[in-house]
Amino acid sequence: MIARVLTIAGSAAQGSAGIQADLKTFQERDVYGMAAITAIVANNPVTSKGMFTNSLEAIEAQYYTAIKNVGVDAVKTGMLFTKDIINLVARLLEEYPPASLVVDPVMIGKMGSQLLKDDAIDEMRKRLFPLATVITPNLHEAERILESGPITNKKEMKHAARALHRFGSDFVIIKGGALKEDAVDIMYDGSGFKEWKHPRIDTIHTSGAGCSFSAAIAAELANEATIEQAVNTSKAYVTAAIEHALDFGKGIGSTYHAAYRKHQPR
Ligand code: PXL
Repeated sequence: MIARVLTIAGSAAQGSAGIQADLKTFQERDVYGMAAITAIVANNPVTSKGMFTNSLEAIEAQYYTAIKNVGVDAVKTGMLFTKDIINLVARLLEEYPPASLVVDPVMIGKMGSQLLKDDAIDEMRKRLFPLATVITPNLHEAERILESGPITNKKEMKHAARALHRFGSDFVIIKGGALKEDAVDIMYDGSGFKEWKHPRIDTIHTSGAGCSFSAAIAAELANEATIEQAVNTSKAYVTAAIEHALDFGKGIGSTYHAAYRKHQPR
């Protein structure tokens, strides 16, 4: 049977990030994708409002639909936005725990939208991280979660990964995409570290990179990869998506979700 993956995240109407990135990634990695939408992000030059939160009732209904009508092998969480949504999602995940849970603690979008309220970080740490197979913060998110100073090099990333592991996930991956030099990602499993390194790709068109990386990890884990295999594939997948990013001529463009399939050297 095909592996089944549910994303609980926000809709990014521009198509690069959020639920849209997750579903495109699930399709590319050949898993059956499902989505529970927490909020809608739709910033544009015409309407004054660009952020809409879904009701708890609607989020709960989507979760039970996925669980009861299909079943899930892995869950990924992205934009959860509020304390109340995090508490609800934690309760639902405790009721029907997936075999693998990837928590991407998204806080701020590439165009600057706030995707997690300041007063919700504590719920994320306390309620969600202990349920996670893996959490995937970037440098900025790791700093906010730990309330630490800037994380600027590998040594500080390792120190932060150790501290983040204490919140109770099995694995911690800190993404070094925002480092000055090579993009190094570091994983900590409670005893040792693994590193993934790639030379910096010179592009501003990286919207959706983080979402696609964590969605790919969820897909690989659902397909019974080990965490190391899952990250190997996901790093290659997202690197290709950045290398072949799409520029629509309107500011920050999108990672290209089909790039790994279309441009992968064989
Ligand atoms: O890239 C983070 C992200 C996640 N989720 C949603 C978003 C964004 C960025 O814009 O809109 C819904």
